[in-house]
Amino acid sequence: MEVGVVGKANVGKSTMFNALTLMDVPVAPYPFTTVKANRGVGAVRAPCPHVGRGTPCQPGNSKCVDGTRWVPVSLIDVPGLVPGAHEGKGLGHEFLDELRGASGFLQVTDGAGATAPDGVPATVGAFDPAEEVEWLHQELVEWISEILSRDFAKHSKSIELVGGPVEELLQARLTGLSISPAHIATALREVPLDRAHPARWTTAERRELAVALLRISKPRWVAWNKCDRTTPEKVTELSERIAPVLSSPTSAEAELTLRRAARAGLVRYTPGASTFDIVDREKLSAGQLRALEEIRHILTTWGSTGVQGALEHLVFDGLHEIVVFPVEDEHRWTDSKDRVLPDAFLVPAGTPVRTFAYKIHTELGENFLKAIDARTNRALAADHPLEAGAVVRVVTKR
Ligand SMILES: Nc1nc2c(ncn2[C@@H]2O[C@H](COP(=O)(O)OP(=O)(O)O)[C@@H](O)[C@H]2O)c(=O)[nH]1
Ligand SMILES: [Mg+2]
Repeated sequence: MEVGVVGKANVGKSTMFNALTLMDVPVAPYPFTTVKANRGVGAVRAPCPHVGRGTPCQPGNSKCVDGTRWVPVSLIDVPGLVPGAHEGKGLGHEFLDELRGASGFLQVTDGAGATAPDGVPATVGAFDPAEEVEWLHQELVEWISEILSRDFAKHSKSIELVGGPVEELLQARLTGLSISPAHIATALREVPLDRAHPARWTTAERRELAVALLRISKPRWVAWNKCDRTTPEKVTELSERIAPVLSSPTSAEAELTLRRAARAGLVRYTPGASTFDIVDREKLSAGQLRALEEIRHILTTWGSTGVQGALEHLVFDGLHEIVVFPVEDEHRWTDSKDRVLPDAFLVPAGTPVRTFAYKIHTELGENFLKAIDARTNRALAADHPLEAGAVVRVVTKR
């Protein structure tokens, strides 16, 4: 699963991406500092099932810190999109294409309204951040409807001719966009269309389908970034204005500073926390101390920098993903190498256990006999929907 960090130029996308992945890519107050998409790995938190069992875990694909699992999530930071990106403006096509594989979007905005649509810095309040939200929505809709509409007449006529299902036509058109057959089925239920005659669908109807597909298949979470330059009251007002689109305040700069300071051993800070400790005041300059006091003020005002939380909101509340722990021994919760709770997987809530088995390994899915809920030792049928925090063993025929 991949999350796209999107938005216009200069709002703090790279800062947020760097904080979430603690990688170094160029950050500067100029539009289009990033000319290519950056890919990296961030993580979301889940309670580690080892807590309460008394046996420490030996994680492989994830990290366990004090009973919290950090489960990896791929992130992609695309350079600022500009109005008209879907028409190719500002390398729009290239950037949008980078987002094909994204399952959801973390939209970064300048919540203080101090950035022009083209990314040029302005004074606080000069622009309305809520407009960024609607504008990006329109760009994404146009992008999806264009992909959908490419050679639509030709393909729809041929499917009408052979009488094939319209789902097949759409699936083929939307290949590589991380849009599943289930997403397509849901969208088709929502939008009233003449299923037998896709060739007669109008541009407006195709756009309506694109709107539904986008909403269903690519959830978005809006980060009101640079919250350090605005007030909680103003952010609440913005959030209410863009509802039902979900949002929360962030200070990417504060988060990046804290993570870097923690890496350098200057502070003790866990991403997402509401506070931090200075390790040794003597080791810090007056400037560093002042910067950290400013960040402390941000944490007091907002509860946290909001960055870790924004990613988790998108993954858990927007994408409805859950964390599941596969094991090979349901009693000891180990894998074949005797490691306790080695892996943590992100899957959509309610994923049938057999689908999950396929995700671990194709052979596990193909030879699936049953699964065992290692918490209760109960057998689970192939279609049993997985729940958050499940520890499961897949039993195969051979
Ligand atoms: N005040 C403030 N500035 C920020 C914040 N996040 C990013 N910035 C600044 O905004 C400018 C643009 O950041 P960058 O990450 O390059 O934006 P991008 O073009 O969207 O990738 C830089 O000067 C950052 O330091 C924040 O949370 N608060
Ligand atoms: Mg950038």
